[in-house]
Amino acid sequence: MATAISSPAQVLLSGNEAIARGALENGIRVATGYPGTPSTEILESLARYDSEHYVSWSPNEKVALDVGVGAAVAGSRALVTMKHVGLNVAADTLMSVAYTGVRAALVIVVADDPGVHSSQNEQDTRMYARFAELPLLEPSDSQEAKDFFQLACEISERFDTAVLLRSTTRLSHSKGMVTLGTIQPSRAKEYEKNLNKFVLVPSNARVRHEKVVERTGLLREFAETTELNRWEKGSSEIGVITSGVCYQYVKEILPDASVFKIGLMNPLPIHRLRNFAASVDRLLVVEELEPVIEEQLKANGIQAEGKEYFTRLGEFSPERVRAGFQKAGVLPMPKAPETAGAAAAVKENLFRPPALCPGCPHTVPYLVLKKLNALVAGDIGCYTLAVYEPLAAIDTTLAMGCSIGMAVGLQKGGDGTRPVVATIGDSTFFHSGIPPLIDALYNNVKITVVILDNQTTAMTGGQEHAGTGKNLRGETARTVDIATLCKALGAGFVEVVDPYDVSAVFRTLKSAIQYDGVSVVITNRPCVVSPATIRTTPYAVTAKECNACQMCMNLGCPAIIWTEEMHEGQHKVTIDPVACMGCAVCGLLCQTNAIIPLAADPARRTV
Ligand SMILES: Cc1ncc(C[n+]2csc(CCOP(=O)(O)OP(=O)(O)O)c2C)c(N)n1
Repeated sequence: MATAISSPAQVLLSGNEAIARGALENGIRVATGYPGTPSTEILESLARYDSEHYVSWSPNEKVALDVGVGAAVAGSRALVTMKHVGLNVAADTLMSVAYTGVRAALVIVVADDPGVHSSQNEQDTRMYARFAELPLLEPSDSQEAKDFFQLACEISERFDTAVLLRSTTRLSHSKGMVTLGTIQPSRAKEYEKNLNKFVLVPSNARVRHEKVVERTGLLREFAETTELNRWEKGSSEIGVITSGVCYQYVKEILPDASVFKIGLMNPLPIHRLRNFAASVDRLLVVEELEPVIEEQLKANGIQAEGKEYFTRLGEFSPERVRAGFQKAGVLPMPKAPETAGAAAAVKENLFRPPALCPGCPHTVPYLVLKKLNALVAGDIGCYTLAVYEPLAAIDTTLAMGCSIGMAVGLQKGGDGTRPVVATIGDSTFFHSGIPPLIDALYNNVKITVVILDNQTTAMTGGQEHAGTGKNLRGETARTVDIATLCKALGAGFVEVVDPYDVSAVFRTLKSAIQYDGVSVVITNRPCVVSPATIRTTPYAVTAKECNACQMCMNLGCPAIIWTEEMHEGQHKVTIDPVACMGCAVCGLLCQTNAIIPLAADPARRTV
C-alpha cells in the first residue's frame, strides 16, 4: 500500500492513505463510512492495517455517522468518511451532533469533488461547517492530511465538538512524502451517562444551543493563535489568502507574494486576516468553489478581491490560478497562440462518452426497457451510463436512492401512457432504496422496480455491502437477500432473472409492467470487473455471415466495433477479442448467427 522511499519513517502516501495513517497514529477505535469518490480509499487503506480497530462499510453515510457518534459517546475516538454529497445524507445527524458534542474525538472526513469528476454536483463542504457551527480543517498535502488528523482529535476533545476534515479529489488522490509516527493503541474511556448532553429533547436542546454559540466564541479565539493558520511574509504588493490544494498553486505561481494559509477554515481568524490585509497593497482570495473566505472578509469590512478572477466553477489547477492572476493584472497576459482554436477543435472531436463495460450485466435490462417504451427513473451507479446512446434508456437521475420515489411521482403525476420503471443498483438499494420501496408498497403504486444486483458497489471501485457476504476486511459476513427482503416488505411480484438471457429479461419485464401494483425484478449477474470472471471464451464475428444489420450495435458494447467492410451502405462489425468478456448477449441478438465463441473456430476471428 505505501511505498517506502528513503528511510523507514518516510513513505509516499496519497492524501487518503495519509488520513488513514493519521487515524491509526491517533488511536481511532471505530472507523466507518460509505464509499464515494474521492474518499473511498481512506477506509480501504485502514482495513489493510492489522490492528484491533473496528473498520466497516455502513449502508449509508447517516448510519456511518450515527455509528461514529455512538463510539464517541461511548468514549472512543472515531472516524467517519464520506464524499461531499454523503454529508447531505448524514446532515440530520450532523446538525444535532453539533449540539451534543462528544466524549472522545469524532473526526468526520468529507472529500469534495470540485470539477465534478465523479459526482452529481460540486457542493462545498465548507458551507456545512458554517451551517452546523463545526470546526473544519483543510490540509494542503499528504503530510498535513496526517498531521491535521492529530490536531482534529485534539480540537475535538478540547472544545467538545465533532470536527470536519475536508479533502478534495486532488489532495485525496495525489501522493506526497509523509513522515510516519507511531501507531497508538485505541483506548475507550469508562462510560458516563449524561442525559442533559446526549438526549436532545427540547429543554436540553435549548441549553445545548447556548453551548454551541459559546464554543464558537472559544474557537474564534483559538483560530487567532493556532499554528493551523500561517502567515508567510513576502512582498507587500500582493497578499493572497488561500487554503487546501490552492495553497500549492499560489506558491508555484506567485512565489514572492505574501500568503496567509488557512488550515482552520471554520471559524476564520478574522483579526489576523485584518492585520494581513493591512500589511499588503492588494488582497486576493484564491479558493476553489464558493467564496466562503471572501464573503466573510467582506462581511467584516475587509476589502478583498476573489471570485471576479477565480471562478466559482470547477477544479483549479496551476494554469487556472495563473490565468486568474493574469486577469487580475497581477501577472502579464499571455500572447494568444495562433493554433489555439485548431487545438481546441481537435480536443473536442476526440471526446468519447463513457460506456458500460463489455459484458456489463446492466446492459440488457435497459435494452429491453427501451423496447418496452418505459419511462425510466434512473439512479446513481455504473448503470447511469445507460443514459447515453445507443441505450439511451433513462429519463432521470438525481441523487442516490431517488429512483423509486421519483417513479412514484412520475406515475402519480404523469399521464399514464407509459409504464413507469425505477432502476437501482444493489448498493444504492441498501443505501437509500428501501424506504421509498416501502412508500410505493404502502401506497400501492403501479410501478416496476428493477434492482440491478451485480453483487458489488461497482461505480466506486467494487466495495462490499450488506448483500455481498463479505465485510470491509474481506471476512465472511451475513448476507441480506434482496428478494427475501422485498417479499417481507409485502411485494407481491418479485422475480429474479439472468440479465444475459435476453428473452427471459423481456418476458419478465413485460409481465412486471403489466402487474397491478409494485413489481420487483432483480437481475443477478456479478460485475465483470469483480474477481469472478464471467466466461473465458471471447466471441467473434463471421464476416461473410454478418449482414451489417447493426442489431448488436444497439448494446453499445465497447468490444463491438465497425470494420471497413460494407454491406448495403452499412458497416459490418467485428469483436475485439481482448475486450470481449464472453457474455454472449450479442450472439443472442444476432439475426444471422454470425457471432459465435471464438474458441469454436479460431480461424473465424474476424473479417
Ligand atoms: C450520497 C452518495 N454517496 C455515495 C456516492 C458515490 N456513489 C455513486 S454510485 C454509488 C453506488 C454504486 O453501486 P450500485 O448501486 O451497486 O451500482 P453499480 O455501480 O454497482 O452498478 C456510490 C457509492 C454518491 N454519489 N452519493
